Amino acid sequence: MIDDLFAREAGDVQWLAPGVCLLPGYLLPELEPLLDALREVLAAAPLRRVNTPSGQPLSVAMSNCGALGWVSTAQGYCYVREDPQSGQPWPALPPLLQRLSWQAAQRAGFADFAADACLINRYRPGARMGLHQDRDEADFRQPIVSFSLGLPATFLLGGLQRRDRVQRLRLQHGDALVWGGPARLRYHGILPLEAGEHPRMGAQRINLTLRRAAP
Ligand code: MD3
Ligand code: FE
Repeated sequence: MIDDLFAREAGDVQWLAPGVCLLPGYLLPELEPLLDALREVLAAAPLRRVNTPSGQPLSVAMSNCGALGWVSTAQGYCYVREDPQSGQPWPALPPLLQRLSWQAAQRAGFADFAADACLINRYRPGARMGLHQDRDEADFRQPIVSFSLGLPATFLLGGLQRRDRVQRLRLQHGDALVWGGPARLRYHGILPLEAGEHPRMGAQRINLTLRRAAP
């Protein structure tokens, strides 16, 4: 326990691959204020199931905060300023999320990361995310910062081509991951979430991805 705390305070940073940086337990010291902020966001923009452009329902429920939010429409995927469900702007990015994402990026060597979009993904047991690339953002030189909360998940890290070999990696409650540089366009996904009950979060995993969507 003391060792864990020490590792966190020392700012434990693990490079998993070029451009892929894991900060184990990064969120834990500020978990409660983070969950408070998340609760407020989700009260204003509730999680909802969305369909892919081809009409298939995604197993993950989604919402957003920040100036821009990622949506899936019949026309394709894009970032928009308003929540299509309410017609209102997305809830503002909580200052805590702005700071935590900037600081995580900084530790991974990306200076001046200023997120303008935060996609919130909620996985119930059985929910998954197929192998994909994130390419709806304007500038691929900007990293993506991901925060994991709740049940553990098996993350799939592929290569720059869909056919490339896939590595597996376990993401735990409180972990932060920073993806940038040579890893920014790697294929990735999440295996179906295993059933379980997380002591703080219940039977779910929540992932926040903080992005710079606009140039
Ligand atoms: C690697 N989310 O929202 S986060 C997504 O756990 C997404 O919900 C997953 O993939 C989740 O698009 C994985 C980790 C992540 C996010 C962005 C990446 C890994 C990435 C961009 C490039 C390479
Ligand atoms: Fe992704």
